[in-house]
Amino acid sequence: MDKSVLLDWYHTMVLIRRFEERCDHLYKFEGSIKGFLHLYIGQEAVAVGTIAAREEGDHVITAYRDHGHALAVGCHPNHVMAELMGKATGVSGGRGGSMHMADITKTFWGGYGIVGGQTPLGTGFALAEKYKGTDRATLCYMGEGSTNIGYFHESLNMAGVWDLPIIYVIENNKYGMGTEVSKASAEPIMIEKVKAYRIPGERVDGMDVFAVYEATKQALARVRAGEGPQCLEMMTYRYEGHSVGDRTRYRTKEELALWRDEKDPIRTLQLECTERYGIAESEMLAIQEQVMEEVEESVRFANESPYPDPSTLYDYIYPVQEEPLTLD
Ligand SMILES: Cc1ncc(C[n+]2csc(CCOP(=O)(O)OP(=O)(O)O)c2C)c(N)n1
Ligand SMILES: [Mg+2]
Repeated sequence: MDKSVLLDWYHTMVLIRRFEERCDHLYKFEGSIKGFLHLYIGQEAVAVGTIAAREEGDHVITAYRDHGHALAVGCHPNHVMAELMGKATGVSGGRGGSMHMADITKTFWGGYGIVGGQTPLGTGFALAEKYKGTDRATLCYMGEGSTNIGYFHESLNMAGVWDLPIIYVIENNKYGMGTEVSKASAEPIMIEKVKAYRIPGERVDGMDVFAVYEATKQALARVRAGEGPQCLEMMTYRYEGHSVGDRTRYRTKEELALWRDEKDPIRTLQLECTERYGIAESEMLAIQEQVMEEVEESVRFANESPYPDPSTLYDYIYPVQEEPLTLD
């Protein structure tokens, strides 16, 4: 693995972590981020490792826990922060907020607030690419909780029947909003669940960016070889609550400590970089300092940006109906 690639992964993972820690503070103490805020802290290796493996033009679509994916596909932190504050300079023009980051120039189709809502849409991208005869794949991310939703099963069934070029990346962080996986899913092992649709699955250590990258590379190669849909079950953990305000009483401090203190994806990558690849600690410290500046710059940019002009309120939506609809 090239050193510059490792440092790039490290930079993006640290950026996601520091960016979201700052978001948490902005929400709780400065009041400049409002509404829902689902933090991705702890799961950084999944977005970074999978997106590093994709080729340009491969589609990315995910759920509401989407800031990490946005930063990993290369959305500028200034525009992600502005979106979080509802500003006109945000990636979605300030109209989407935390759950609806999107940048179609990067074939990043965004986050979705309806649990599992992105799964049929991602499956539709895969159908379109197959129909057009391209070799583009789709990375469709979701939480393990969303696999209990009806359209998950409809989507996987169709993908299975039509051999669609898609990878369902299930981020198994052990919990839905506050419910442990086995309390909500009769089959708690996701790669077992997808077997019903003859979709091959692999469980991956989602705290290890190398494992995530390798598994995704291989799954993408199988997709492009025409082997049809694949599933990667990323075993991961969110350190914060489901959304801000969740006091996480459904899990123990010991469990959190086990994941955070012993399996942290950033620390693991840092150790690999220094011990296996001989990268100087000073280089990693320089990246950390650079990230702090990027994050502060994003806050400054977002604070100084204007809100969308009220006259644009009805832009980008279906036109307001002047006359009542008739049924003739
Ligand atoms: C259709 C629908 N049902 C319920 C909700 C409320 N809800 C929001 S997140 C969530 C849990 C989803 O858990 P999971 O898919 O594991 O994702 P995670 O939050 O762990 O990333 C629920 C039930 C919703 N947004 N949409
Ligand atoms: Mg979950």
